[in-house]
Amino acid sequence: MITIKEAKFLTSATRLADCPPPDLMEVVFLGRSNVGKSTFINLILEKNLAKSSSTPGKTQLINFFGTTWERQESGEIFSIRFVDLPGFGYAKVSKDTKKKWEKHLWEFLNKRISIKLFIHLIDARHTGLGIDNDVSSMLANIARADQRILDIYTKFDKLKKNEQHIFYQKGCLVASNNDKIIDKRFGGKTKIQEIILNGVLGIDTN
Ligand SMILES: Nc1nc2c(ncn2[C@@H]2O[C@H](COP(=O)(O)OP(=O)(O)OP(=O)(O)O)[C@@H](O)[C@H]2O)c(=O)[nH]1
Ligand SMILES: [Mg+2]
Repeated sequence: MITIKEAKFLTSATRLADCPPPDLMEVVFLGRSNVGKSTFINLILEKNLAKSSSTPGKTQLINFFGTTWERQESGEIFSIRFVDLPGFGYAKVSKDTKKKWEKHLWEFLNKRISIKLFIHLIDARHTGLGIDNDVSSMLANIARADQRILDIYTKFDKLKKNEQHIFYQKGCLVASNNDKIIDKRFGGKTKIQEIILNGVLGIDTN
């Protein structure tokens, strides 16, 4: 069992050079624009910290959140930074702006040495999109031996029961901002927190 002892906004940056020193283990959340990255961060941290919106393109900066986790069983304390990123593929900006953002984003993902875990959020209703396949292969290319990649399917509440069943059968990690749904079959927020902490620490759970 895990308790989030503290979670607070730290700072924002537009590119790697503006980021805080890479002195703490970091988890980055990436995925298509509007997939639910900021909402998921708030769900995990049990606080409304990351700004979410029904309008795509809400997050336009690299946002850092400082968090402190306690593992109840052992009393161990961990300081972990969460990083909320702008979404990929946001259409309503000029081509040049989009290119510049994505260049900064990949430079950050590629060179930020403190990243321990990449969490790739994918809309459960739209799996197998080209843009998500590209993100997956880019991540597989850049990930070092001390870094993990985790795929989590969001907006699970929008699926029909039989569609949800397929995800459970495959053992996929799923999420919804309606926590009751993940709780029922999956172990809910508590289990995802456990998986994230183990991912950051490089501990294999299965
Ligand atoms: N039904 C449902 N809606 C969700 C879920 N997660 C997020 N949303 C909604 O989806 C919209 C986008 O959520 P955000 O968290 O802002 O998405 P984002 O990926 O951070 O978006 P950008 O910052 O624009 O890239 C909001 O209206 C959320 O309320 C979910 O699990 N279920
Ligand atoms: Mg966002």
